[in-house]
Amino acid sequence: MTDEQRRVRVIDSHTGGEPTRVVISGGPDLGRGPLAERLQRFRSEHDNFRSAVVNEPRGSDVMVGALLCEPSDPSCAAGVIFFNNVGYLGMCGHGTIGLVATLRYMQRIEPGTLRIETPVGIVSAVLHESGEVTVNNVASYRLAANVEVDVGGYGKIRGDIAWGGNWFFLVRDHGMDLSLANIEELTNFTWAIRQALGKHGITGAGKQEIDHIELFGPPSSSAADSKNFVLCPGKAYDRSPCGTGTSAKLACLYADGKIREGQVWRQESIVGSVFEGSIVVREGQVYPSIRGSAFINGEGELVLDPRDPFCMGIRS
Ligand code: PYC
Repeated sequence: MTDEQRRVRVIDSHTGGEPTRVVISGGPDLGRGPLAERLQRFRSEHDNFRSAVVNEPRGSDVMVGALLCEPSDPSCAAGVIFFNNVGYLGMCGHGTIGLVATLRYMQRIEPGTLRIETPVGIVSAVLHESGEVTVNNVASYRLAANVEVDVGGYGKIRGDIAWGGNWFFLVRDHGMDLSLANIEELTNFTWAIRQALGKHGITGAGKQEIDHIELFGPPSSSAADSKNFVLCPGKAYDRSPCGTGTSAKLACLYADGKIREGQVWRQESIVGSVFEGSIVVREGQVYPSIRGSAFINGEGELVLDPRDPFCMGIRS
C-alpha cells in the first residue's frame, strides 16, 4: 500500500436489473453551489474520476454511478449527480430508486418522503414501508410528435421526441422483436437511429442531443401495459424500464389522451422488470411518478492506485 492510493467508498444496488453504484465518500470536492454548477466542475475537472468508478476494469458499460452530494437546498435530504460510461445524466429514475434504497441501507432515512437535488431540478421520493420507492420526477413533456428520420440501412422511422429528465426518441412502429435474444439487433437499430438524429440535426429543446432511444412493443406479462428497450448514451441498454424513459412515455401518452391523471401504467423492461408509472398535472405541466424496487448487492472500497495503468478506467 502507498500513501498516494485513493480510497472511494461505494454501495452497489440494482433496480430492476440496472446497476447503480453510489459513491458515499472519497469523491471529488465540487464545492457547495447548485448541483448544475457542480456537475460542470465534475465534467471539466474530474472526469477521470467518473471513468475510474464506472468503466472497466472496476465497472462495466452498464454501470450507472451516483455521486452523493451535500444538497445546496436545505429542504433536500441529499444531492446527487448521476454518471455513466461516457458522461453525465441530468436525472436517472432507476438510479434515484437505487439511491433511496442506499440511504435506507445506510440508515440515513426511514420510510417517508424526501427531497433530492439533481442537476435538472429537485425531485421528491417516497420510501414505502415495503421498501419500494416512488420517484416524483421533474416535469416531463413531448416536444414533437411523429418525427420522421431517415435511418441508414433501415429506411424512414417515425418517433416522438420527449423529455423525462433526459431526452428520448420514442418509437412504436419498428417491426423489431423486443426480446433478450435479439439484443444485438436492437442495439444496432437504436444506435443507427441515434446517429441519424445527430446527422439530420434533430435535437431536443435548446439543441440538446437526444441521447436515449426507446422502442416499445407488447408486454410479455399480462400484468404490464407495454415493454420497452432503451438504448443509453454509451450504447449499453437499460435493464430496467428506465425511469426517465417511462416519464417521457407518460408525457406522450398524456399528450395523445391515452392516460388520465392517477391511472397506473405498467412499463416492462427488456429483462422483464416492471415500473409502475402515473402522472399528476399541475399548472398545465405533467409530473410523472415512477414506482419500483432496488436491492443492495455490494458494498466496498474502490482503490485508486496511481501505479495502475488502468487506474482511471478504460476509456473508449
Ligand atoms: O432510469 O432514468 C433511468 C435511466 C436512465 C439511464 C439509465 N436508467
